[in-house]
Amino acid sequence: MIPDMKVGIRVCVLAACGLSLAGQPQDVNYDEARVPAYTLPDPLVLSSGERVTTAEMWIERRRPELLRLFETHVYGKMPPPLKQTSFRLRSTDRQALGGKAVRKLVTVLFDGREDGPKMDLLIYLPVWARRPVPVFVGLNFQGNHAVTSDPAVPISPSWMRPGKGVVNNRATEESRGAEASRWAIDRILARGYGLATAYYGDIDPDFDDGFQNGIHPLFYKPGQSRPEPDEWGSLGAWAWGLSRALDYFETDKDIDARRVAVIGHSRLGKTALWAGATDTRFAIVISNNSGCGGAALSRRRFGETVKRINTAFPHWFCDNFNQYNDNEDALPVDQHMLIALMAPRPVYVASAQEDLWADPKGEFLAALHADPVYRLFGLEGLPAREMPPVNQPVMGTIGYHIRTGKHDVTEYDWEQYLNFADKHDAKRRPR
Ligand code: GTR
Repeated sequence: MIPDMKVGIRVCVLAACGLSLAGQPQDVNYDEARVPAYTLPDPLVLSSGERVTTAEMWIERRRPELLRLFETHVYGKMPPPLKQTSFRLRSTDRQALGGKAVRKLVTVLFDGREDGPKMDLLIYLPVWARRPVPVFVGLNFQGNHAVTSDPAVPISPSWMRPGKGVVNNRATEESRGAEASRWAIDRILARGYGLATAYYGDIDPDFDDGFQNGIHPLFYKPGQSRPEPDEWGSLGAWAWGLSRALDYFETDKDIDARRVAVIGHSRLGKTALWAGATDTRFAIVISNNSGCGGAALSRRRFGETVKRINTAFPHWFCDNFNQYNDNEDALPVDQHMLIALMAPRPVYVASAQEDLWADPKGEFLAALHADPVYRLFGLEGLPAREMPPVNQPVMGTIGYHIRTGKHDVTEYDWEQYLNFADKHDAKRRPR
């Protein structure tokens, strides 16, 4: 079946279920009074019942246990890197963006073949900064050419969901810069950071095709044709791709691979969190409006729920996650434990006031209930007990803000992420 037909069919299925195109149902709970009573699992109690009392116990015993639970029940296990993966530096321009940036175009050949699955990385580094520079890395929704109006960035040849400047699921010149408002490139460069991004569909196109395209088939055992119930879906694949970008950074002398912040918005915010949990090389982890299956507590069942997300996007999580549709209390984890998996590294959770679908309060509470794990490390954790007012960020080793406005990434969000990165790396900030 061709991708366009599948998307068409999914739209019909969603309509039949009473869902809107965005997957948002009519009967969704946005009423705090209707949030059911729930008990969160304690991040600091081992499955044996033993209490975690030291940072060593967390690292050696509880963290691996929790990671395994998230793999088995939520995101699926991801495979180790492939030995065949190779990197091709396609071009370097030291006078890009009007002389402000070094621009590199790099291709990650996942299985080492030019005609195999591959991911194009677009990297901008501030020309003036002392090398190696710290970078933010995040996947984009519409192709690298959509994050900037820079005409030297090739139009992505990959499959695209319908959108501005997309014709027959292929991007055209009309889509150049279409996503630029979400990537504060000038601001990032002016603050001495680099930005690296790749199109998420290069890793796995975002539609349910039974995992025949993208990188999953590279890992099938003989006779296997789709991931096992406890193996990765698309979110796992996207997170895995982010780790491959980090592998590349480790080979690039202009980039400080020890100072990489992984960031993502919405489904790619869920992805950034899972990447940060599975790959501790990411120094800072940032979740922008990631919602259900990201920073929001599943047990609150406010806005998007486990059943809704698994129905609208059956390819995102592992098949085992379906067991928790309308059954959130049976989950052995909740999303505060995902935030806690970043400890002791800095992690930032951001919400938007009008983004009720993502449950801002549930996102805040996950950050709050991760705090005891940070305290175990003698760190500040989240310096708030109540949800802060809008546009008043709180920043400890856990950061949080809720800004005015909609589901989006804005200059305001970036300003906070840059402040947070500075705060946690003040001593080694570039000139
Ligand atoms: C919505 C989905 C959310 C969020 C969002 C996005 O339709 O229900 O979980 O991921 O898409 O990624 O834009």
